[in-house]
Amino acid sequence: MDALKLKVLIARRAPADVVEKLSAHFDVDFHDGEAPLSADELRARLQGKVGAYITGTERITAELLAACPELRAVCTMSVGYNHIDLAACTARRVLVTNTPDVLTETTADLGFALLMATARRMGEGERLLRDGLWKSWAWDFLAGADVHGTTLGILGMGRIGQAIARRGRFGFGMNVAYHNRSRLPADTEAELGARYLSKDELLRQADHLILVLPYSAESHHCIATAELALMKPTATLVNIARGGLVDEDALAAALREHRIAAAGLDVFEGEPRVNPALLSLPNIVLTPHIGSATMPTRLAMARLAADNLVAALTGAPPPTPLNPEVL
Ligand code: 8YV
Repeated sequence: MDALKLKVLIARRAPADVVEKLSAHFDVDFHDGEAPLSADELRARLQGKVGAYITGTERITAELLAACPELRAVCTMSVGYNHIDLAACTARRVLVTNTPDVLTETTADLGFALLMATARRMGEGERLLRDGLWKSWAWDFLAGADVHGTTLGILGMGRIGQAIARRGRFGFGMNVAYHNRSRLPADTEAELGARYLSKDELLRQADHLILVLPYSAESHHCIATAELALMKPTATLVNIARGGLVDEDALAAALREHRIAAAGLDVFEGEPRVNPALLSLPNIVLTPHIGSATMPTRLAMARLAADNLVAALTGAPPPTPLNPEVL
């Protein structure tokens, strides 16, 4: 405890060098438990704090901000920031930062891994083998879908979407199509070999559709019954962005009735709870939100979040601000 230092909260377990660095600058309250703080605990621990190092599990709402008037900076160790009311932060002149770029390639790797595991039925195969049910060979045994040379549909073409496009085009000779709120510049489209399509046309043409768009009120359940009905019965759907993009009951019904072939999900609407309707299906690969989970990338994210917090509270320009207008 140092009366001269600004008070900050580290709201989740963090790498030792990050805790050390923040402790050198600030009077740190460190929640190092495994479970996230509840909303009430978070509000209580934020009293008197000017800065917060958070992750995707801490929600920063307008109500919370009103209860923590001293807060000046919220630095999340995530690229997504749908857990933060950015407009409310800006209105209160609270700086918000995230961690873009450092996780782009790692997350694209996981997206591609999930796409391949889904298309090639690897989850089903592993479960069957572990259950002692691998008895023989048959011509159609676990026969899935090809990845190479097929049409890769990317919904949301930001940094991670473009990194997936490069893997598809240059690694697997895929025909890349995308839909995004704003179309890419012509030279970027040419470099990626990516065709811009309307959302409906993308759904119709994709052999493998991957969701990489930010979650918001507008994108909530952007894949539901009507959208799934446009997809090919042989298509696979992969979601590495946010669970709320997909109506999970509608997806479970489409998979059960083989209206699409398979799905790979790394994110879930109520995570860490998983919709039981999904758990019982064979034609789905499920991973527990591990898109950015490599040690080098998680360290880079944590260090960037800490650098943002130090800069924000010491008058230096933060590396990756989301609302620089409050500075
Ligand atoms: C994180 C993510 O694991 O960065 C994001 O937006 O979804 C993941 O990389 C998670 O949010 C931890 O903060």
